[in-house]
Amino acid sequence: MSDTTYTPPKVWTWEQESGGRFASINRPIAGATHDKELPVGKHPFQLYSLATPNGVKATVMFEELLELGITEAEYDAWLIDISEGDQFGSGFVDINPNSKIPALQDRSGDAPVRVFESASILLHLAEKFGQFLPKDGPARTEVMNWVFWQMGSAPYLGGGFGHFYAYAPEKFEYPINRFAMEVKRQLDVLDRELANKTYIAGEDYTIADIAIWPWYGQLVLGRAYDAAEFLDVKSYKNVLRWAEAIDARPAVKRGRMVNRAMGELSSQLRNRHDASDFETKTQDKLEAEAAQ
Ligand SMILES: N[C@@H](CCC(=O)N[C@@H](CS)C(=O)NCC(=O)O)C(=O)O
Repeated sequence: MSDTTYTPPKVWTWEQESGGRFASINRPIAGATHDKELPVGKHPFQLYSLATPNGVKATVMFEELLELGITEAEYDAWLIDISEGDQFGSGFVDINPNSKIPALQDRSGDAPVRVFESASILLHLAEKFGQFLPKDGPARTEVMNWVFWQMGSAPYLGGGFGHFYAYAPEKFEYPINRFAMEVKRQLDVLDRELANKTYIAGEDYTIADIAIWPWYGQLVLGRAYDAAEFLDVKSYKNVLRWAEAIDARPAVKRGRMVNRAMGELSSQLRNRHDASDFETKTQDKLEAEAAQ
């Protein structure tokens, strides 16, 4: 147990940056910090995002719909660099007052509709196109159980475990223990459920898998916080089997590339405006072209 103690003052005030990787973008107030219109492309859906796990949910969903041949789901995906504060621009705040990616504008109807919160985006698209979500009855309820489970659980993984294990300015034993315990409990929940089912809500791939995989699937695949060994992710065999199966889906491979601004240049399609962009507009190609 750490011997560092803190006596909270009577009233908390924002006096200094807390340190840690994302300290410079954290503020205790909402609202826009600067005027900036969002760009609008030619497709019915305009997505403003970044390929974090929450962002990947939206891009995988679009790519899955397109994979089914639903061309009405064509979308423009614009990179929002949260480390540069793009989420606090006035145009972004207009479509998501919570200043977090992903945010969507559905311009397919008479008037643009804003859709924020990744689960709301998944549900909006699932209902609009009648895919990846049973229409009614217990099967639909089970999918929604897991979508809400993901939304309630992932903040313990990202904001709790990930923050204290990977991003905090120092390693503190108390919060790392607290959140490692909770994340391992969550992985055990998934592992027990996936023992007898192909996907998390049954035999069909649904928005519940699309919501859960970018967080827990990628965690067991060793892609999050460099924590695979620490959390002994390989012991969750059913989660691993499920994660590998989803990882192999062509739409998931494409969805992971969209609005990605880190890693191999050939894996980054920072802005996506057309299906052909995966072949011609990845960052390695754009940089090679610019160097000529
Ligand atoms: N509950 C939200 C969470 C979204 C979220 O936390 N987005 C992060 C990136 S993964 C973000 O935009 N952070 C920027 C900030 O906090 O300023 C959702 O699922 O859409």
